[in-house]
Amino acid sequence: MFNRDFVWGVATSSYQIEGEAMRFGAGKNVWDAFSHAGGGVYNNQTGDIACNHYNLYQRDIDIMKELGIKHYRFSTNWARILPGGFGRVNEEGLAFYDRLIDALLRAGIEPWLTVFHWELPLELYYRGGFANPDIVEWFGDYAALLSDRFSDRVKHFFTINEPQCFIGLGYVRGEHAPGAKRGTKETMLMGHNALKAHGRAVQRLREKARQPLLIGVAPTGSVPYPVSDSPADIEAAKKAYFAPAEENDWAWSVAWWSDPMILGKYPEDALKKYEPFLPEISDADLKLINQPLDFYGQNIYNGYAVKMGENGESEAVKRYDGFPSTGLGWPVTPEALYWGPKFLYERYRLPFYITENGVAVNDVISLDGKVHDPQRIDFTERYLRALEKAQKDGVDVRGYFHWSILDNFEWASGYSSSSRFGLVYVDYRTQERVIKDSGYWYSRLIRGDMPL
Ligand code: IFM
Repeated sequence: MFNRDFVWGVATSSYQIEGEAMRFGAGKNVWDAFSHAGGGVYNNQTGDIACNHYNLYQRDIDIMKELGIKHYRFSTNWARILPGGFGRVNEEGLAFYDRLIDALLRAGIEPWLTVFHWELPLELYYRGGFANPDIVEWFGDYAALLSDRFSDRVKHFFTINEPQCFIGLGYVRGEHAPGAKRGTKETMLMGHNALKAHGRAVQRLREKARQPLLIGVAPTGSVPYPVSDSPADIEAAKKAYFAPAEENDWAWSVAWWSDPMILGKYPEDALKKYEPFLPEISDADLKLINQPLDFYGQNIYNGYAVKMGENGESEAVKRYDGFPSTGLGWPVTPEALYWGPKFLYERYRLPFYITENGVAVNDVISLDGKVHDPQRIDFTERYLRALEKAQKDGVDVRGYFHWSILDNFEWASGYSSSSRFGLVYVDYRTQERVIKDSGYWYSRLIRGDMPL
């Protein structure tokens, strides 16, 4: 049983829900440009309106309050606050987040602020973005501004969300904004700069803090889990989890990002594997990246079974035909929420949070006006049981943030019907919100009205 202090939350990100993109003084970010350029997002959809949360935030907070949700993880849109990425501040942007934070606190909901959830200001992209070493100070200044303005009321901060995706999908594969596929050497440099930016942000958040802050990070990655309980298979899965990914998809390595942040060094096997592509990595860089963190967050959605192969190497096990999958075709593998936290905690030893987990379902409003989503309830229950077992087996799991409270703009999948992730349905024509069965279910669970 999760104890009374367990943090039950929900998560969102700015571009995916806010709308009013590029308005009220906001500058453009790479997602504004990418979605408007056409061709990169399903049906050429954009985040211009999204869930219109910018105007409807109070309604969304009322829903969270009704459901008994006490923790809300959201992100700020860098270019809404600093239209050019640095320099001139857009007071209207800061004022929006003031209103949001104040309304959350009035509703008894604790804000957890993510500094960067993928929306790089376009002006900074034109200046080289993550390939430009100045990103470290740009990001640090932005974090300092957030801390200065909000840390009187916000205690929990995350620096970056899923570097695997904003570097990997953005530049290694070129499937996400800015849609600019680059070579391994350049993307590895971007990754290294992103890690330095993370470190600098931790320093600057603390420097401007108006109360002692709790700071963490929220990376991601698919979790290899053992196909059996044999020690050999467990070892194979753990090895696969922290092993470097193939060079042409290097950003999906878990340890490449988390080891330097938490352990102060890049993994040896990866340094060897990526040797021809490495940027210059100095001791000072590693020191900057390796800032003390108060907790470790991981976004976990799925995994894959692994066994120890005859040659002593980890071997992925083929899924059976008809293996359960989500609206986006992602496998349903609750084991990921047991083995992921276990392996990560054994390696990093920090208080642990699931900072995102959830499922895309092709939800519809039924004839009775309700949204019945038994798949989401079943998915979440299975995953949470696995997380509970991880806690029983010694992982210091402190909380779980469901992705997401609202259906929203699912990046390259836009608003496609099979990419609805919310506990609350959003009718994008009218902006009507309908709490799904899973929303009520989550509410009963977190209030302690029913066991898992
Ligand atoms: O919607 C995304 C989120 O922005 C980052 N993590 C995964 C979610 C589902 O794809």
